[in-house]
Amino acid sequence: MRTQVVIVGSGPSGLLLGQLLTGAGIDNVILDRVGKDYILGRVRAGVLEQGTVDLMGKAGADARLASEGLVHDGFSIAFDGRDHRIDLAGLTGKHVTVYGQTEMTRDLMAAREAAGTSTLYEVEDVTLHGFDTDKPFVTYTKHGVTGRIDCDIIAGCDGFHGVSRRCLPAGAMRTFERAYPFGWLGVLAEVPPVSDELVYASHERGFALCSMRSMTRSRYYVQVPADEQAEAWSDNRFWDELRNRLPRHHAEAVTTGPSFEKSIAPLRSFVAEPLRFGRLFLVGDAAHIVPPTGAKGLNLAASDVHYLFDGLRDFFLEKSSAGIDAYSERALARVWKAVRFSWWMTTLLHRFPDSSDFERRIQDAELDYLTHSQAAATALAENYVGLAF
Ligand code: RFL
Ligand code: PHB
Repeated sequence: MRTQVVIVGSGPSGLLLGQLLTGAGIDNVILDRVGKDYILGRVRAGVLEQGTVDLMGKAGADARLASEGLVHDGFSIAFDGRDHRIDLAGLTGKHVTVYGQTEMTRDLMAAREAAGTSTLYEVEDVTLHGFDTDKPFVTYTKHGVTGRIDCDIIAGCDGFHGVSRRCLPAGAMRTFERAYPFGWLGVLAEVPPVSDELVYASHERGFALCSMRSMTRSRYYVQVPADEQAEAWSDNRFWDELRNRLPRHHAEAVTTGPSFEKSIAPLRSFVAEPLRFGRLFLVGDAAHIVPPTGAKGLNLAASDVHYLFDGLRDFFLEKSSAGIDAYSERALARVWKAVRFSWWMTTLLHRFPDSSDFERRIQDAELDYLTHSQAAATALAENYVGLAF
């Protein structure tokens, strides 16, 4: 088989890139190690920046997002028993859209199927070859049979545990990492959210987040130790802990119900540089991970796709390599700002097991500053709604 671009990974970055390429008449094939239902069973991000929403429109996959996405003009930071609203619209003139990553993925898959573009699910042993030449190819096995796809470009959109980053020669890449001594225990339940807007709570028992997928489906998180097991948390234990960490008016408004998803995500910051090796390009979680506190992971994947798509369109349609040559530098400049913001928001709102009294007072001072200075609140809001790309 031959195509122009092989995309490894059918997560949001692979699907979004595939749709944009198909729309521009550039042939592509997506390979994923798991099946469609498995991908659609993963519960992850929920907050989209306008740039991500715009890309969904450009990909022709935004009809449901436009009608079902919830526009949020602000969110709250809760501490010392009170809410402090960050007025995103007032401070920046922009908003965010609450729409689950699962739904975004479903819409992109439907658009891809409608366009008749090829996706190979449940393929094993995906291996990348010759990406340091101008004739790269990818091999895989499916049902015990080996396949080969020759191409011009390989896009590694296969997430943090994927094969693309790992197949690079030693010394070709530099990595930067920070692990946090806690994770987020997340619960999805068919109950109305506690508030119309998201609530990020900083409490001495630990961080908590009240989010949503719709006005009848809630997504809640509590900070837990890094080695915690989700099985140790009954629904009742979760609801009690959540309420303990919220100001009283929110705690009393929590509607509880059976959870239908409960899992723990570790928190980590990670960046691999550069994002390009010959004809191989790393995109999204394959190249970088941020802790979810700033809701940036999925949105960063989208901005990478934007830069790479621009470059590939020029490469295939204008015969210019200027865009793909600039990809790594352009994408990383935005990545690092989101890495900084996510690290900062995580550090501000979580309880660190080994923090000193000095560090606690600095957190208090920063929260106080943030909620009393328009300049500080604007800097937060500008990053939360998403820096331009
Ligand atoms: P994805 O979504 O991980 O998709 C990668 C795809 O590649 C496939 N794959 C392979 N395919 C072929 N061969 C191989 N060897 C392969 N190895 C892997 C996988 O099956 C998968 O389908 O990466 P992508 O597209 O870059 O998208 C990035 C986003 O998914 C990610 O940034 C966010 O979900 C991060 N994230 C969160 N972000 C937020 O903004 N808010 C959140 O609440 C939030 N929660 C999360 C998260 C990420 C999590 N992960 C990665 C474990 C919760 C979790 C649990
Ligand atoms: C979510 O709804 O899953 C969500 C929202 C905001 C975040 C992280 C996760 O910062």
